[in-house]
Amino acid sequence: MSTTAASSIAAANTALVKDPKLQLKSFNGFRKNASYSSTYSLLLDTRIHPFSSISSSTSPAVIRAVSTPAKQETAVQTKRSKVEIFKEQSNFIRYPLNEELLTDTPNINEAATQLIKFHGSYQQYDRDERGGRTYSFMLRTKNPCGKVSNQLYLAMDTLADDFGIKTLRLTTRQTFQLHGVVKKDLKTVMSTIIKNMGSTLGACGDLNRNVLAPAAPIVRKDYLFAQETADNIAALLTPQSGFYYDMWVDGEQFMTAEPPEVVKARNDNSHGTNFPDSAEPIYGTQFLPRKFKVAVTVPTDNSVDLLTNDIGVVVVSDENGEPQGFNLYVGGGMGRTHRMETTFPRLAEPLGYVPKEDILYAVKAIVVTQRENGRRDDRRYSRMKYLIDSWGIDKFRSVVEGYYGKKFESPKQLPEWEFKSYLGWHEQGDGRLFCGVHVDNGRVKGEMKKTLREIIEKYNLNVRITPNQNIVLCDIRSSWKRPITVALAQSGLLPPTYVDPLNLTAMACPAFPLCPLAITEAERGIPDFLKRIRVVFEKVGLPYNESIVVRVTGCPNGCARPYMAELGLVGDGPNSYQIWLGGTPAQTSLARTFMNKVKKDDLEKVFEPLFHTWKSMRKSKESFGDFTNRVGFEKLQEIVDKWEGIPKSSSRYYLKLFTDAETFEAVDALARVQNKTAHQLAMEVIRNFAASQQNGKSQ
Ligand code: SRM
Ligand code: SF4
Repeated sequence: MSTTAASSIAAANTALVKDPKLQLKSFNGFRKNASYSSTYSLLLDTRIHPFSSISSSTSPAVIRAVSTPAKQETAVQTKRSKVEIFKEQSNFIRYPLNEELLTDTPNINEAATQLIKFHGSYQQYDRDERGGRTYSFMLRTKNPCGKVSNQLYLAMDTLADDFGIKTLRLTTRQTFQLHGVVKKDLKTVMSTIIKNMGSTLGACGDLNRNVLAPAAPIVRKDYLFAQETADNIAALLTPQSGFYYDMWVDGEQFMTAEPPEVVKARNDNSHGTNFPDSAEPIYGTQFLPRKFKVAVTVPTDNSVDLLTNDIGVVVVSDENGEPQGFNLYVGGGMGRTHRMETTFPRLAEPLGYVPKEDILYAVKAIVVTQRENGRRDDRRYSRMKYLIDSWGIDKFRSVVEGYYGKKFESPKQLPEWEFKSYLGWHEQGDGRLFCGVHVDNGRVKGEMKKTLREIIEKYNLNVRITPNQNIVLCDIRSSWKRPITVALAQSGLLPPTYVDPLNLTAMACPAFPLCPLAITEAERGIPDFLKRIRVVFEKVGLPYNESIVVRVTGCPNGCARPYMAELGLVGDGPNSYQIWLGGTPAQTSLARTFMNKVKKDDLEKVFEPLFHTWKSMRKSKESFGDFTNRVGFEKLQEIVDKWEGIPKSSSRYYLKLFTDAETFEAVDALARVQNKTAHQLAMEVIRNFAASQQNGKSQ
């Protein structure tokens, strides 16, 4: 398409969407006259479709949120949230964003702020600043399975330095976040991502978000199949109407070829799932009521926090390891609102089993059930978990079966779940190695960022982002293992055995300074919390290799999935946190609120009695999560309330150490790299030394 044609379409399109009457007139006009300019023929192609569900007697204000072809229009108007109106009037997520991006102001208006999310970006401002607001945009990529090519990694790294806050953030859904991009640079940054074969399309907004799958590049049939399925689901649910490419690369298409089975499944309308003439056959004009999340994995591997997703998909293989089909779980979600018991985190529950060739049809049927029935009046209750909760799983299943066109089989029996981190060195299974690197809270910055870039560039590595905010370096030859290990360690990225086990499984969301919803610190607060937990562990006599899953968020939305943690801290007021207990190391049970409004400085008053009681009352190897569930919150609360300090008999023994200044400084510097105190590091060295001597004796 020529630039002139594109701009005249853009102008016509803007006029069209700005004036609702014109929308309708133009639409009816096209139909009646059937003679229109080539510009308008293109318009009809991509832009008239959104209104194809309006009957001529209906005003645009009553475009239905959803409309399968069979459905009758009703005169009854249900209340809809503001965002539904913005979507309806946007001409497929274009207007007024297209105009707002051209103004000189540093920010965009309310409607555009909602729409830009569908393009993968959020408007933010620095909440540390007093006085005026400095606006910037956060960009989030979409990387099914966390896969990031070498080219894209290097492009993102450069963009962070040139246009962002010089950090990259690895997220809990296997994507990058790039913070701090100013409005005038948005197009350059977006188009650079697209031209480097990346995408931010649909990373945010009311549609399918990044599809999770185990990040490990293990060459095994089930893993490969899980990853291929995640890619296909992501492709199936990618928006089709071209708004993204129109906005950022002037309509040029950069989509890679889709597998034919994905195209076939998307276009199939045998069971009334699609808007047949729409530019968005699955989403229609209104997209979904709310964000939608899918994870795919293989039995035992719960690196994806499967049950927190709207749909959890698990590959089921036969005795020869050949994938045959999938178990499906539905209705997970974390977000809630403080003091509103009608909002809650929820685990996904089993829906059924489907043979492998049906997976895309089954996923589409679930998405369409939520599209048609999810609430659009109050966004607090729009997630699919609330639909399933109000209907019950049986009714939900039977509605999905209507769109799927078949009955689900019963789910297959699966083994127990485990949390797999993939940290450290592993065989891929094809002669190459991969190395999982722990990055505290996924924040890639400073020396570590420089080193990661150097390694990835020098060895031409592809990488994967894990759902635990870590990074996996892939396709490594064994001769590169040593130089890579040394280079990583020199920048503070230590092998997992040298990182405090508490840090390895901990996660915190970004919260302050940029998240507009943060009530308390999370990412900036967690290093201190973990140190304090370790100090309490030492005080009550828990060994250094003991750990629990700690997750911290700055508000109840649950971005770091704190409601699955053994110890979840959820910001609930200035410098205060709710304490959640009862999650387990394998991420299979939902935590519950233990205490509210515990002041940041008072956390030890709760930690000390809890950890001391765990240490003294636990069954052999019982995890903290299992322990809190077994003992019960009432009993634990009583212990916390009556706590008078550690009984003398179980106090620790002090070992005073004096060193010369030089040794202290060296230990202190090393400790800081490892995010520990000098005291902690010294104790660790002594403990390891004593243990190695003991082992030596017993051999
Ligand atoms: Fe989240 C909103 C960060 C994973 C539940 N999330 C936000 C926003 C965009 C704030 C906003 O709306 O303006 C945060 C941007 C902060 C910043 O400055 O960067 C934000 N969410 C994140 C990330 C970066 C956290 C992280 O530490 O990595 C994760 C990015 C994921 C991605 O790459 O796609 C992230 N968010 C999650 C998860 C975990 C997951 O998906 O596995 C959840 C809980 C699961 C769920 O969806 O139920 C989650 N985020 C939310 C919610 C609550 C949704 C709800 O159902 O109520 C919001 C607020 C909203 O949507 O209204 C939110
Ligand atoms: Fe922001 Fe709340 Fe998500 Fe943290 S949990 S990133 S504070 S929305």
